[in-house]
Amino acid sequence: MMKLFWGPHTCAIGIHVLLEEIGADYETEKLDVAGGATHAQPFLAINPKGKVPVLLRGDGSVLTEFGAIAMWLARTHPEKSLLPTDAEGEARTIETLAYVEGTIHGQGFARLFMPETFGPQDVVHQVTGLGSRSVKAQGLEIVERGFAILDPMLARHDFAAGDALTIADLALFYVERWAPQNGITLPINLQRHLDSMFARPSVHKVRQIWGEQ
Ligand SMILES: N[C@@H](CCC(=O)N[C@@H](CS)C(=O)NCC(=O)O)C(=O)O
Repeated sequence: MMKLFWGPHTCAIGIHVLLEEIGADYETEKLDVAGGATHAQPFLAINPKGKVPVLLRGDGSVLTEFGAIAMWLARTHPEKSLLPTDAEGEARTIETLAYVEGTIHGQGFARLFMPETFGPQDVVHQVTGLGSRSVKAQGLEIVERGFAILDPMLARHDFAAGDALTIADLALFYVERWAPQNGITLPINLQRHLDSMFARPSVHKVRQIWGEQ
């Protein structure tokens, strides 16, 4: 059976919802991420990167990185159509997923959550197009600019990559839900997308397990 390692408030929620969407048989292990559990044993032996999500698969192998886990789950459950098989659809799905992971999360929210890792804090930093900012202010601008770039995409369609749920929606979902938690107002189409994700039975179930409702 598969096992998902997750922590409260983390991006692992996207993978957890995906497991529900595909109807997988899985178990979970909750980690005190804020308390440093991902940087201590025994977890470090499982994922030396010190991050969740981690998927321990039925054959005992470990898969890390949100995008890789999401793609593997989608490809091993093709009947759920969570990753288009045509070249254009697949590329567009990964385009959004990569932007969420690499820029909105990796460059933006990471500066808000872990500003110390982007130090030194007592100097201002230059970001192309953003000028001089403190680390947290930079993070906020990167996030808001990222949301503004993605918002028009959701004006044309209900889902990130068209008219059906794909793994890009699960990536978008985890950063969208961080917005209100960090005083960020989502643009209108992303807010509608977040509301529709919150209405899904899979999300209800996962949020119950996570103790959020
Ligand atoms: N590139 C990784 C990033 C994962 C990541 O940043 N996970 C965060 C939670 S959202 C984490 O485990 N943080 C723990 C820490 O850095 O101490 C992925 O896509 O899976």
